[in-house]
Amino acid sequence: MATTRADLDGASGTRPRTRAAASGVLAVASGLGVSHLVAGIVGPSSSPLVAVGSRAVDVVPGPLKEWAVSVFGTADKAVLIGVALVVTLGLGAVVGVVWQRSVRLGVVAGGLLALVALAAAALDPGRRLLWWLPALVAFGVAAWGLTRLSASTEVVDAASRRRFFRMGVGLGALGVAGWVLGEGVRSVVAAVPGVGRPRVTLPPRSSAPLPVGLEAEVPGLSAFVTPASEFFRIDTALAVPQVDAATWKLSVSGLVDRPFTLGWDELLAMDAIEKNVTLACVSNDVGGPLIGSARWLGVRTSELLARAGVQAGADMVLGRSVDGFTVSAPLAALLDGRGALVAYGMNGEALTAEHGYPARLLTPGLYGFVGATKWLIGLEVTTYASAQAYWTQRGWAAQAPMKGGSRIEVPRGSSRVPVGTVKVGGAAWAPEVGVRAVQVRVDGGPWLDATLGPDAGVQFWRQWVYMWDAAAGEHRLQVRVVDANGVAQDETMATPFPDGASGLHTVAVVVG
Ligand SMILES: Nc1nc2c(c(=O)[nH]1)N[C@H]1C(S)=C(S)[C@@H](COP(=O)(O)O)O[C@H]1N2
Ligand SMILES: [Mo]
Repeated sequence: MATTRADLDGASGTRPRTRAAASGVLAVASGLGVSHLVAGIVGPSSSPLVAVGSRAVDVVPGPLKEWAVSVFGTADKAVLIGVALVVTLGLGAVVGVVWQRSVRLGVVAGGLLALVALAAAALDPGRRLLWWLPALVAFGVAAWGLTRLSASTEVVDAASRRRFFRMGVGLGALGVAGWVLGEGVRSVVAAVPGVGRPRVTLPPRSSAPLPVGLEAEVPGLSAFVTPASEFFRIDTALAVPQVDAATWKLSVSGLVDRPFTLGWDELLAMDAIEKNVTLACVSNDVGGPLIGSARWLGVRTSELLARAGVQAGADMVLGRSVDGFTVSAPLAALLDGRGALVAYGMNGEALTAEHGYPARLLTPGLYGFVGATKWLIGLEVTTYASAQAYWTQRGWAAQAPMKGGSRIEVPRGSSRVPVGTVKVGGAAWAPEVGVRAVQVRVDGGPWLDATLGPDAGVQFWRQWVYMWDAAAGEHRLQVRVVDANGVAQDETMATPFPDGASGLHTVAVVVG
């Protein structure tokens, strides 16, 4: 008696359909993994999941984005990739089922998925020469996997089941291995000077090295100067834009008499200055980690703007990135003596890709979202009345000076410390004005002066330490900064939206 498909379905439930769906999922997983590895070499932003995720970020409405950032924090990118993965694997299941009905239709369905990835890579502003390759590789590998797997979904016997199982596990492993290797390759390539990271010789500098911080004396204190590798990273870019300095251009345009563009060599040939600046993200909560301090090297924005000849009536400069992101810096802040820069050096080295290579805007005293465009390509002189920056369009402030603040880094909240002298320490900042004092109070008592660490200028944070004579029991530690004008830190509690958090950092510890 001949066995029909209907008999099989009847005899073994929906197994062929389930197998077909599983085949699609596994084949697509292997395609995604292998293509991610290829993208690690030819350009990370062309990896199908990354490209599709990036385009999704471009079109997702602001409130949804803010919700994601507030819920997932700096894990928002991983979450987005995870969602894109689940959706794509789900579509892979559909492709698998279609493929089982008709290989030709299956190829069309899979081809549609590949086309979406191809379009997403094509629309990437930082796309490189072989941007189309990963999507094609994903399609090829997935089609090959489906061909192999579908052979064993036709007949359901013990041998074919084993073959299917082995092949499926192999494809799944290929996907995972490709992804992991791709991540590894990406970070290795990114760090190699002359390959993923350009070999850059910065102009010679004259400033003395920065003083040694307190971190050697106070275990657990964050470094006085934040290394680039530990500097917080905040941006909307799912894949770090890879900009070629050789073809990079900065345009100075808008309400100016003599608009001009400038190349990398010309920028490096201009007079450069170094500025010690603490940069914070507006999303940094009281006591939070989204703040870092570095020595920046670059050309004064005032010099570039003077060369362009700013016209009367302008009050804002839109700093535009290669990825479309914009900030709205007050014109005055880019012209006054604070030392706003088109920066290309950080702690004695060229900027890393993560922090804006080849050049970024850096405005001391402003939160990053209004003053620190990474991968900068344009300074457009305009007005607050006629233009809005990226986050302002999403409800955040148009102007946002960095608020003074302070945090306790040691001891950590909810930790236990021994009775006796305990080193309480952290960092404090009073942008534009500078720090006069840092004060600590225990259990709501009087404010007591802490000892300040070295001074690297008014725009740079100060480390502080307080020798606390700790008695047994539960205690509450608080800190505040007093600026050089004698003004104490704002104690009003405010959440980051729309122009930065305020309030006292409070840490509870158990002594004994
Ligand atoms: N191109 C681009 N530049 C950007 C951003 C961005 O999303 N895209 N984010 C800004 C924000 S919100 C901050 S806080 C700083 C962070 O700079 P960092 O990542 O070098 O620490 O970059 C600013 N520059
Ligand atoms: Mo930010």
